[in-house]
Amino acid sequence: MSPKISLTRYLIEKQRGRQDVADAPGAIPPQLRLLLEVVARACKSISLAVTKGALGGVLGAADSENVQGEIQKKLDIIANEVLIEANEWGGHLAAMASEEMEGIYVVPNRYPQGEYLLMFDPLDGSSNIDVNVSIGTIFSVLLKPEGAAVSEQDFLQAGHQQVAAGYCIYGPQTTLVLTVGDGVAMFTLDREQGSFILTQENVQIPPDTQEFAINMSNMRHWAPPVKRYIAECLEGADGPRGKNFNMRWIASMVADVHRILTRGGVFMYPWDQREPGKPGKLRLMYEANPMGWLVEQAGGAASTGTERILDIQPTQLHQRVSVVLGSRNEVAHMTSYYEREA
Ligand code: AHM
Ligand code: MG
Repeated sequence: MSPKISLTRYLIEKQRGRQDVADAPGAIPPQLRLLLEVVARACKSISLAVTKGALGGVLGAADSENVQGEIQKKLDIIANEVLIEANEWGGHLAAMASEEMEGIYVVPNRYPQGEYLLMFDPLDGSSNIDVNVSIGTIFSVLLKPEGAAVSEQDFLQAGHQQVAAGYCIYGPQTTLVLTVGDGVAMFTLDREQGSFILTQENVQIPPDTQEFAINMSNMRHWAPPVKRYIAECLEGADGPRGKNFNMRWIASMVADVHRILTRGGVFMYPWDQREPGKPGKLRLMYEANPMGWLVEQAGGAASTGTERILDIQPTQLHQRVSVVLGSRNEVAHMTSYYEREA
């Protein structure tokens, strides 16, 4: 029987790669290894809190709103605190930014400052917390540009500059999904051992699919390319696509993306007319960039409809964006409808 590979061993081997071959793909510096270990440890704590549910008194709303004006859940706040407390003292970070905090969180002076920047959506899919449906933590890591003291401006880097990204899904299994730029690996939490164990490497999204994910209740608000694409999917084998489509919408991006990484599909949260001034609902820095990179690393594609997500130059920390991602041929087909409109 081949030995189980823990996340710790996987990361140490990734770090060693750097000593053997200069610029080997995916070879990671020790500080980044430490960072990823700490994020994984925080995710274990969050997983435990999620699992306790009502017994832990963690369900329900907190008496607060986040910077986007959304009511925060108790677990949103708990998860945010767990990630900050776990990461602030190790010396690997300069600062953090979160969907749940207005400004950046600079590592306090009493701790050493490292060279990385960590961004996270501490608990994605908040509307699913109380109903016991899968939720998750999404994270993205950047290098702080050299020079002056860390500032919000340092975070405004395009997604293709990420040095690590991933998510941890709290579902029937707790699974950590990670990329450091040389493919996607999945680690399942072994609760008895208390460690993440490698359960899939070189994850590949099938290029074609017959499954889409979109919140259909927004149909009347969509732009014409989205309306047309979905209408043709719904026509199934009798329509221009000549095949039947299945639909899933979990309302947790982590769960929808996890399904796509596992069996393919296309996920969309496009711009719509409900708030015409906003480019979309999902956040570029905490959701679209890390998920977009994971999907690309697994052979899929991630677009706004008109451009590659990872090429967007951010202008604001809490910037929103239109998202179409998943099986690459289907994303290409969907986005061709935008091109025809242009
Ligand atoms: P959250 O980060 O506040 O949980 O919001 C993001 C979530 C995504 O996980 C999911 O895809 C989407 O919002 C669902 O939105 P809707 O309820 O409009 O379908
Ligand atoms: Mg979210």
